[in-house]
Amino acid sequence: MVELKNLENGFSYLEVSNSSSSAKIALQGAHVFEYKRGEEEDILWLSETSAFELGTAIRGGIPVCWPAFGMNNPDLPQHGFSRTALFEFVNSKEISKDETQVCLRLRDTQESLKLWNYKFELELIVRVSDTLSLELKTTNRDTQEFKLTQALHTYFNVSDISNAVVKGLKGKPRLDALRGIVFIQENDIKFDEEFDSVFQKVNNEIILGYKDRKVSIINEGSSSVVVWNPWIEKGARMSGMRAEAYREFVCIESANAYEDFRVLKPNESHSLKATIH
Ligand code: TA6
Repeated sequence: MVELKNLENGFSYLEVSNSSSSAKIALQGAHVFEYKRGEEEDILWLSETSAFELGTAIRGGIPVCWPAFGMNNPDLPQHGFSRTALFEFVNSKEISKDETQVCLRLRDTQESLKLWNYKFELELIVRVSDTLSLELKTTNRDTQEFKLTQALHTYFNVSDISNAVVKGLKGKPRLDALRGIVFIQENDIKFDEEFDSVFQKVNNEIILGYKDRKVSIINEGSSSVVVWNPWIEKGARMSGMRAEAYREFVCIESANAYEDFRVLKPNESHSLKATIH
């Protein structure tokens, strides 16, 4: 079942529920901010103090960073403009009693053309079941080709950062954004300081382990993965979250970032897909 819910301040979201799972997806940013599977602990992390208001990105869940990752396009805001853009709810489909599909879409507007002078169509297709899958599909509707970087910037709940281990990135080239150096990652990733790195040549499953939980992330249309935790000092400066909340999450982002950028010719499409289980 899919219901459209409206907060008093005009902030709208879709509530998806079926026999296996449930999810909440804001129309602003096509932002999945909740995903629950049966009685299990949330896989996604959402800040208790996040704003839910037009013009402010939700802190947590799965922000859609588009048409730029980070500052990969210095002419655009950090992570592009899709996070605070109003998507339209196109349709929903009950695939089965325990799987629901929802499609949201964004097209160029006078405002977007001032920021990024290309006509486009951006669709997020979300499938909610005992697996959460997202397909972010970009179509070039312009007469010029354009360069695209992007990410599904997923915040994963880890209960406490001291428990978290990220597997699947050993042997990959790592750009450490904090130190500005590139080297080969030699072991699984644990966290004891600020961590902000982009891994390239990633075409395999990533596993996030914490406590007795194991979360699988499989990407398609992507060969870069971003791993981020702000740690203490940056965590205290982040908007929309309590200072100590850095301990509760790790971001593992399915991306086309840095050298994994894509160029779309007129009428070409590219899909970035993430399957989370
Ligand atoms: O993906 C990691 C990152 O680029 C970090 O450097 C940090 O800025 C994070 O994204 C959050 O960015 P935001 O714009 O949501 O505050």
